Amino acid sequence: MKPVFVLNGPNLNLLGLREPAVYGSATLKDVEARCRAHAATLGLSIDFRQSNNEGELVGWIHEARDRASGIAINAGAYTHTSVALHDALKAADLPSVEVHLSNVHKREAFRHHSYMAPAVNGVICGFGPESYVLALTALHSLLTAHKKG
Ligand code: CA2
Repeated sequence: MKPVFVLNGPNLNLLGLREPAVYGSATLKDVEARCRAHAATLGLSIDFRQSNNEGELVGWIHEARDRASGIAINAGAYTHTSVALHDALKAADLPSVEVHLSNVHKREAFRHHSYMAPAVNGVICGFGPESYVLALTALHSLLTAHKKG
């Protein structure tokens, strides 16, 4: 099966290095390792990437159309601003899950709206790195249902 793309947006490269009170002490490398281990138990492979550039993220979603079986995306702050990522996810037409480390609904009002949410199958937030693990489990279910359907 094609890999699941796990895409990470701006500033997530700083994970574990700044603001541990909000985002915890795990680095993005730790999150990646956890995703890789969990994906293996599900029989999935992953392609884990991070970019601070909106256009690059759009390009990766386009690439996913042919090269990925599904997408897990933490678009970071672009979640709340990017019509371009919304459009790309719609066009990709793949099983997809929006992921956040923090519970964005407990935070500032500007984080309550997501441009990703209407373009994905579902949203998981608030469980720290475990959010990614849950997103992979959700994608696995979606992919299994796809095969059956
Ligand atoms: O909770 C999440 O996963 C977010 O997507 C993280 C974004 C934020 O803009 C979203 O509202 C929610 C921020 C990612 C930046 O991560 C940092 C990590 C360490 C230090 C500074 C930023």
